[in-house]
Amino acid sequence: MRKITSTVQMLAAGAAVTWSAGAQATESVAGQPVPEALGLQAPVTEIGEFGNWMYNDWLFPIIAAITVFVTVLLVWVMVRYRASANPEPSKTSHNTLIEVIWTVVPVLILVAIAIPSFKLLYSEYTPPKADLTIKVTGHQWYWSYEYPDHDGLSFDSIMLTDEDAAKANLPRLLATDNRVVVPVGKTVKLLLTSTDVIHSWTIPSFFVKMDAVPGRINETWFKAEKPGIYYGQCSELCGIRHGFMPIMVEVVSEEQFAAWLEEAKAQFASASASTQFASADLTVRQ
Ligand SMILES: [Cu+2]
Repeated sequence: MRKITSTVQMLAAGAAVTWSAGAQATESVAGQPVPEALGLQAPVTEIGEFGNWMYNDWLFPIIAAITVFVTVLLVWVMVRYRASANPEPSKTSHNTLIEVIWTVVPVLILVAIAIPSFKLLYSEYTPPKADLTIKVTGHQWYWSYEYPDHDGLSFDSIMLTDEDAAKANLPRLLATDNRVVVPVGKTVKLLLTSTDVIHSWTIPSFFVKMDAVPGRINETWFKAEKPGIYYGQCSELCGIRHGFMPIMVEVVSEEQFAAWLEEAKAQFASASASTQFASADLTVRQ
């Protein structure tokens, strides 16, 4: 008996170690997909946590229970009521109790799904007061960003080539030359639009996905609670290089953000001055 108990304890300890190693692995790769992973990416926003709860702990058990129940029922009917076991079928065509059950139970299941679902939708569309606004514009095939609260700081964000990504030790097809930098724990309001076709700005770890539509402005928000680099991709089939317009967001402390702002303003001011000169030149020639 003692031996069994100690074996069980050992197994439990082993399971705990494996579990924590798994949890750590998930934590360290938050913000990007990993090979053979299942489920959603680890969330770093309150809404993301709610969304993950809804997916993992609410919808998944409900779907699993319904699937198991229907499968068991089908197998039971096939075995119990096959022609050889049940040569004389029942002539019953109505059973009020069963009819009430199969109407009421699905309604109750739908209500149980709808209540947290509406709550999640509502919180996604009612942002707290914004600390920072960023305007996101989709182009074929890159994103550009503008910080209207900070002297209209603006820059383009283009995917790194495979060689550049490898050199910088950043993930292939996800890293960009310029990244969006935001302070941790602050509400960021995003205003999204597009200059050509419909794109969609998505960061799975933030639980954010919003279409960027030409001719209109869409709004969404996030509040990242953990510093780090988070990746996403355009999620609207926008054309031939749709798969090559990644999104890279770096969440940093407030001091780091202030320092980045100073640096970025200096860096991109000179870049935009040269761009303006080029377009002015073009106008003259026309
Ligand atoms: Cu796109």
